[in-house]
Amino acid sequence: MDLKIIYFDLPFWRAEISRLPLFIANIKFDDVRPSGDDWDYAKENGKMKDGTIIPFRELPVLHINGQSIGQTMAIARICGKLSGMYPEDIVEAGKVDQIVVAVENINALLSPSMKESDPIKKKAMRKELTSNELPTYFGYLQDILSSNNSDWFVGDNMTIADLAVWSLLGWIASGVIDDISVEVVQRFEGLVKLYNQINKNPRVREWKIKTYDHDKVRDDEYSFGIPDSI
Ligand SMILES: N[C@@H](CCC(=O)N[C@@H](CS)C(=O)NCC(=O)O)C(=O)O
Repeated sequence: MDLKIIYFDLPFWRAEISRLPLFIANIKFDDVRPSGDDWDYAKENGKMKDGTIIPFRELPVLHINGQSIGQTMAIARICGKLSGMYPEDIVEAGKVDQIVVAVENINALLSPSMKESDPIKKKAMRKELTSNELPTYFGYLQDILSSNNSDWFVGDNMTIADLAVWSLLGWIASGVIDDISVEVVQRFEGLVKLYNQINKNPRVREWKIKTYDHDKVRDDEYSFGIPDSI
């Protein structure tokens, strides 16, 4: 099978929920990370310079057997199915989807403050996020996680739902978003446990060493953003 995932050179959840399952399952794929120039061309023309169609002029895009698929969720379902990390059962699949869509919603909550240029307004928005919106959502996620009697959101094995939350938490806790720090995640012990458990997975570790900013993946700890000791 000819597989290519196109996304920017970042470990962002939109790409990681598809890249990682393929990597974990040892499925070969082309990990394409366009440069700024390449992306400008694709944005303008709706396709990469090699002709690969970018259907919504946004990334990620999955190129599979000569066809392009856009939209994070659609791509993640395909890569999850290929890797055995997306359930066959429709109810279980729905449970996975609801978590990934919740991650998408949390991402959307963060977006307006990223576009805000007034530093005072931005700070106020981030305060609201830290004190209300994010903890509310994290509380819902933690309740769903703890209602499943296993270490995972759905069933007895890691799925793309767990990876989506792991990747989002790592991003939030890494400190790259001004005025939103690791503390907003720390009090949700179940989520931190899930995060650390995925971080310790040898294949995840290998992926991080291979593709993440090496300053953040130190040999003496597994954590990326959230210290293991919490
Ligand atoms: N609805 C899309 C949203 C994708 C999206 O927002 N992609 C951003 C990067 S995270 C993007 O391509 N930004 C560059 C641009 O629009 O020029 C999805 O689910 O994949």
